[in-house]
Amino acid sequence: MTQRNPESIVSLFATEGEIGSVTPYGNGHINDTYLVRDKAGEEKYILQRINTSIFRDPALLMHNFASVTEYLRGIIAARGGDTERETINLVPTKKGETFHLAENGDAWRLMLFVKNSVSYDKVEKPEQFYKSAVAFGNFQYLLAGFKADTLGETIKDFHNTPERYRQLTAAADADVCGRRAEVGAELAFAKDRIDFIGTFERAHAEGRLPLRVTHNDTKLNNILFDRASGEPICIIDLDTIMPGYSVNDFGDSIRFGATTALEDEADLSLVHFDISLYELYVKGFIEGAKGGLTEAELSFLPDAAIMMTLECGMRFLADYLSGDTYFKTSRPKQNLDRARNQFKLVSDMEAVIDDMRAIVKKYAKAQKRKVKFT
Ligand code: ADP
Ligand code: GN1
Ligand code: MG
Repeated sequence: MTQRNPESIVSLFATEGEIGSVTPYGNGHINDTYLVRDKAGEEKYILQRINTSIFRDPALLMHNFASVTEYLRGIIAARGGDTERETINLVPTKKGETFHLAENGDAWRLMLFVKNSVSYDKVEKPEQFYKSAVAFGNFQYLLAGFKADTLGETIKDFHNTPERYRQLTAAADADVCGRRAEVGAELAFAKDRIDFIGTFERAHAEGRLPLRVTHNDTKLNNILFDRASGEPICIIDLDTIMPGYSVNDFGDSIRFGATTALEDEADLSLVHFDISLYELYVKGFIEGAKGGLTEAELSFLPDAAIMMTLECGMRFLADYLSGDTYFKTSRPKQNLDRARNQFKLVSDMEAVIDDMRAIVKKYAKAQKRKVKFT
């Protein structure tokens, strides 16, 4: 018989001890996440149903996931770290597989719960954002030796911004929900930036922006912090690790973190780009990357903050036009609010781009690197 409910799915994995409860957990927009406790109420595992309408090839995804975490475990062990906390540990199924593929096509994985950990949807203390920057910069640095050609592309053209613009215009043309008339200003906002949108693809074609192994979803709630010390422990949400541009990992963190509001705040008077948080992140990311970024990459950091914010806004808008089928929503117009929120941040950043560049210059100089902006 097909096993569908989360409790019965857990029983297919090689768990230890008796399972107590399985309850929904976290604020991710994509997968269904559950916290698995034992009979004594202790947090033991995280169970996830991978969203297979988004991740079409769960076997490929889990191949990436397992090989990257194994590689990281080797590095963590070599430096005497805690391999059960500093990276994700998959719990195999009783058949020894990295995930369970149900008869209905659902793909499930089980991971050790990282003890005493917490993730944040908003920066609570500036120091925390700085630390997350060091952690994400360092994550990229650690993966620099990983063979990029062994990783499959889990979502094609994931951060190909011109392609995201094409998807937006296709969604507007199709207008399946009759929402296009409502978003004329937002569509024009994206169209006005059509030349900028191609910046990274052009730089890559000209050999100025290399492909590296990148995380591709570096928002603050994809880092687990230690509840007691406040230190970042573990980078999670590894579904989109694949070859990409390093600067986009920087930009995506700025998009989500260097702001005065949550990502779906509908009152735009509360949404402002916070350049002091940006500065802390620049400092941390450059330090964490330990000189691994080229001068061209350093020069693209400010543009990447705008690029990822604009791209994410376009993705939210396309999803709104398509009937909210991609990002989870909990209220009507949430994706439209998210899109407007992101576009507000884009405008704020554009207004201070020279300051954003001066900040990169300052921290690059601390590493004796020169940065030229073209
Ligand atoms: P999504 O792709 O839907 O964002 P995530 O993998 O980011 O899913 O997980 C959602 C949330 O679950 C995270 O923000 C985090 O709070 C929590 N989480 C995920 N994995 C673990 C883990 N191994 N230990 C503790 N908490 C976790
Ligand atoms: C999704 O899975 P989650 O919630 O960490 C999305 C990101 C977006 C983000 C916006 C696979 O991230 O690309 O930037 O929402 N992940 C995927 O909050 O599309
Ligand atoms: Mg997540």
